[in-house]
Amino acid sequence: AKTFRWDDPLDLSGRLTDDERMIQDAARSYAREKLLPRVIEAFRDEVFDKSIMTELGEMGFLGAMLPEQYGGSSVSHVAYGLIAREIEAVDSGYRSAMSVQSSLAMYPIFAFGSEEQKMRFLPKMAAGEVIGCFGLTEADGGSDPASMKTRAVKVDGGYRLNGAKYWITNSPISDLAVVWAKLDDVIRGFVVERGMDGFTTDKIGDKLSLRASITGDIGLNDVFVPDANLLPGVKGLRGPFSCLNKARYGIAWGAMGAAEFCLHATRDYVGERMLFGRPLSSRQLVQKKLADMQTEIFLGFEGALALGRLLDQGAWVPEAISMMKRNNCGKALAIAREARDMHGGAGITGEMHVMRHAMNLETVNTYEGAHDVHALILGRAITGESAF
Ligand code: TGC
Ligand code: FAD
Repeated sequence: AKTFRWDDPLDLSGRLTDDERMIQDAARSYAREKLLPRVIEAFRDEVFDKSIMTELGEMGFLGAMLPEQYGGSSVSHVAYGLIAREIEAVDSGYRSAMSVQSSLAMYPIFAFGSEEQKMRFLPKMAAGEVIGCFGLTEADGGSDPASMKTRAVKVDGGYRLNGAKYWITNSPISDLAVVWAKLDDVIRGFVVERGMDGFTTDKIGDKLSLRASITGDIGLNDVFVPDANLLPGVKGLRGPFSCLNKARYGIAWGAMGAAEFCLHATRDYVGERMLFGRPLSSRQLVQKKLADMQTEIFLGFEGALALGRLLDQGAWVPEAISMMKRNNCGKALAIAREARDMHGGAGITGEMHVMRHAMNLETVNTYEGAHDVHALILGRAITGESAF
């Protein structure tokens, strides 16, 4: 007879392909051996080690879904999600670095770029030698990107860009930025490269969340961008939103990876912690909390897996991505907070990791569409009424 596996109750691993399992194992080994040992210090000191990008590149984790000629390996959406799960189990900031590069910087060049642009940028980005960032959000209202003020004007041989972006993952260490700006009131994508006059990227300091990820702004002061750097293949908000679809999907896996780490850490902790003469794990209240965590985590993974298979078949819709991004981030945040509580005072230390996860997940619940914004996307689909 089969036995119940508390750490894989619905046999998720049994429904992956051999390739997907192999990729997940590689991601897990890399994350646990190479990322976990440096994360406490990176978070404490608020530093992002750039060599992580070349390591991720060597592992084949950047732009992994893209075809071989652009440096990818045509992996499935499910495999991409599994990479996010394993990396975010260590830190949401490291998963951020991976997802921004893959889904927000490489994907728009792949989907909307010319052949020349793809060959010029993608292989080096896949290797982690060229770091990209994604500039959509502006200081005045991230949830409403249609209101952006950044402008492009056509000039001889190219475009002049003016404006500013805020809250941009990796901008201070980026070699290029995919910037979304209005050209004659139509949103277009531009590849702005380091060294272009008037392009600046200042670090945003004093974050209490995602401290192992570097965040900055983007300044565009009369920046000349040549014709060759306009993404020809898309106009309107569909451009940036198409990238967000991929990234939000990955986050649905990643956030649950962080929650899964918290479940394992908490199970270990309560098994050892002796109070009133017995291990904490022998208490009903504690067991109920573990059961709730486990249930939400594996339902969350089921949803992410179902969505990944739909994406692989091309049979998906954006609202389904909103549902899984919203649910899994909200649930992961609640689980990480509960895990912190169950560790008692020890839970506030870096060594235990759970409070760092909770602090990180505050951002993950907000970026890529805030929790309530995704509720409104779903509400619009359910009722036909836009409540934004
Ligand atoms: P709306 O009228 O709904 O749509 C405007 C146009 O866009 C199209 N569209 C989509 N296309 C593809 N995929 C999607 N998911 C799409 N959603 C909308 C739509 O068809 C329409 O096209 P057209 O041709 O008819 O014009 O637009 P709205 O202005 O009413 O938007 C509403 C709202 C609130 C849903 C939207 O603005 C939104 O999602 N806001 C949240 C913003 C957001 O997610 N920002 C993320 C910034 S990037 C980031 O956070 C990176 S962190 C990364 C990390 O570190 O990991
Ligand atoms: P606001 O839009 O001001 O929202 C504030 C609150 O109002 C939220 O709770 C929201 O749910 C709620 N709200 C909004 N609209 C409504 C409404 N109509 N009805 C009811 N409630 C509403 N952006 C990028 O472009 N690229 C990046 O790489 C990037 N990286 C980021 C990294 C970090 C660490 C952070 C914190 C953010 C990053 N972002 C990035 C920006 C992120 O996408 C925005 O923070 C997010 O979209 C929310 O926008 P906002 O912060 O302006 O909040």
